[in-house]
Amino acid sequence: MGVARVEPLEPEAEQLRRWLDAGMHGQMDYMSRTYEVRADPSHPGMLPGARSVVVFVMPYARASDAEEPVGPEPGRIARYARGRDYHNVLHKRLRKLAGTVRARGARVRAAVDSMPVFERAWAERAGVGFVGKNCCLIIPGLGSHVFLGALVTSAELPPDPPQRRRCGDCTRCLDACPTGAFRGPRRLDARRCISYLTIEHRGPIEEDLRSRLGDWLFGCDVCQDVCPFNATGAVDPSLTEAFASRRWDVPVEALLRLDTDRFAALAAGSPVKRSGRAGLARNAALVLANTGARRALPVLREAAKAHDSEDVREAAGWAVRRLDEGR
Ligand code: B12
Ligand code: SF4
Ligand code: SF4
Repeated sequence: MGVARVEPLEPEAEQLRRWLDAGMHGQMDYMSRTYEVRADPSHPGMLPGARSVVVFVMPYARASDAEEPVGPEPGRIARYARGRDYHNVLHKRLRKLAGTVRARGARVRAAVDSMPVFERAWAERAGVGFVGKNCCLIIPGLGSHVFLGALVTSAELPPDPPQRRRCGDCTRCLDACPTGAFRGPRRLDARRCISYLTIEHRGPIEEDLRSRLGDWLFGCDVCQDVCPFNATGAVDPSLTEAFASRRWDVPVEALLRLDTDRFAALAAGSPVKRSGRAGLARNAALVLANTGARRALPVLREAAKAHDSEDVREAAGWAVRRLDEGR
């Protein structure tokens, strides 16, 4: 954890403004709607009189893909989403802490992505780590596979010093991104990011990006997995056990046949519910095509004709054509 004093958030807020103005947030309207609050935690929408932001990090597992279930076969789920939903786990803990702060007479609000708090900017200011060229908060010795949460409070707390950025000449993350989503260091065009496309984006995915999704069913880890700061030793398992990978006892094609109840049961308590039943089925169709899973042709043909979502019908039709052509 670390503490930052509430001060004007420049240049980060200006950078956020430019990012929004350029439309790089795609369909994430909540990012533009909440700009003023995100840029200033003492905004009436957050906590007037806010003096400090206390940032917490919680690591999640980063075993090698060979060591843990990675998702419904042959799809891959990003590491952060393989186990329980971090919003629930971290928020519960922060709410408890907030109670302690309140009992001492200060006002406080807890946020884990649940409120418009510019978490990475505050984490960097609070000296918890530094923001790498891949936009992620990196903690030397621990890496970037961490969740962030924050307490915004009226309490005046002693701030921690920021850390220096340590990417140096490295550009591994920028070079490795399968879709070329980085416009430069710390500048990500979310509209091209697999994480955005598979989780947040509704409707069809642009044709030229579909095959670049590879086997990513939900989220993407490439720009973090290539980062040398994530090659550091194992994290104490007792810190990450809350997010241990669960088993996905279904093949990817089964996602094309889920009704609402079965989707709700499969996604309960998991971050994957964010993409929605149709989003996950659309992604499944693309993964099946990209991995050459001809065994799934009958299920894909059925979905192309009869799925209740037009997006899924379209994606399944594309997958059938690709697999038929043997590409
Ligand atoms: C929107 C969002 C996304 C979007 C957009 C991501 C992005 N890079 O902006 C999408 C859906 C693509 C996404 C993907 C992911 N996300 Co996300 N996401 C968020 C959310 C809700 C807001 C982020 C945001 O404000 N973006 C706006 C842009 C402008 O912000 P930024 O790039 O971070 O801004 C930096 C630059 O502007 C830079 N900067 C400052 N001044 C200047 C000046 C110049 C000139 C330049 C060039 C840059 C610069 O510093 C800013 C602060 O870091 C946060 C939660 C939150 N409430 O903050 C989680 C959050 C950032 N996501 C998180 C995670 C885990 C992910 C994924 C790893 C998930 C996955 N495996 O699929 C990927 C990583 C993709 C990546 N490389 O960034 C974690 C990050 C943990 C960490 N270690 O950093 C967060 C904090 C959620 C959480 N509570 O844990 N995410
Ligand atoms: S998460 Fe994947 S697609 Fe998004 S920027 Fe990183 S490597 Fe590129
Ligand atoms: S891969 Fe290299 S450039 Fe990218 S965040 Fe890690 S150290 Fe920085």
